[in-house]
Amino acid sequence: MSANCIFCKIIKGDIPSMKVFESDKTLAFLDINPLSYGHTLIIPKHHGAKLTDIPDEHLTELLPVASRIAKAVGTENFNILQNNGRIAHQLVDHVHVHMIPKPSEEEGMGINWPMK
Ligand code: IU
Repeated sequence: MSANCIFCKIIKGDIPSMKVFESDKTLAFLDINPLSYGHTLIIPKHHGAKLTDIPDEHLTELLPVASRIAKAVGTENFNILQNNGRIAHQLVDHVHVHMIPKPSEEEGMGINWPMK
């Protein structure tokens, strides 16, 4: 945990969030400024600014959770994005994976929360 990190405060519950998944090492919550309906951030609870700061064992759930979110959203169309460093457009210095649904018209916008 880092005292001044906004995502660590979200993990602790000091700042509210719309959680969609939580385990002992991972949290997923809805982005406050979504690029699409269901835009979710998946973060390791272990604090580190960049991917290269995080021990491997704290990274193992990030993509599996993104996959489960895609299934819950009900879309096969989505972007996974993970920014590191200001030049690469990282704004929040706690590692996060963006899961950005891009559902087709046929898939629609139905989200099947809670995730199964
Ligand atoms: P970036 O990869 O660091 O550029 O993305 C940061 C994201 O964190 C961005 O999409 C914000 O909308 C999002 N976010 C959030 O969901 N909750 C917050 O309290 C803050 C940022 I600060």
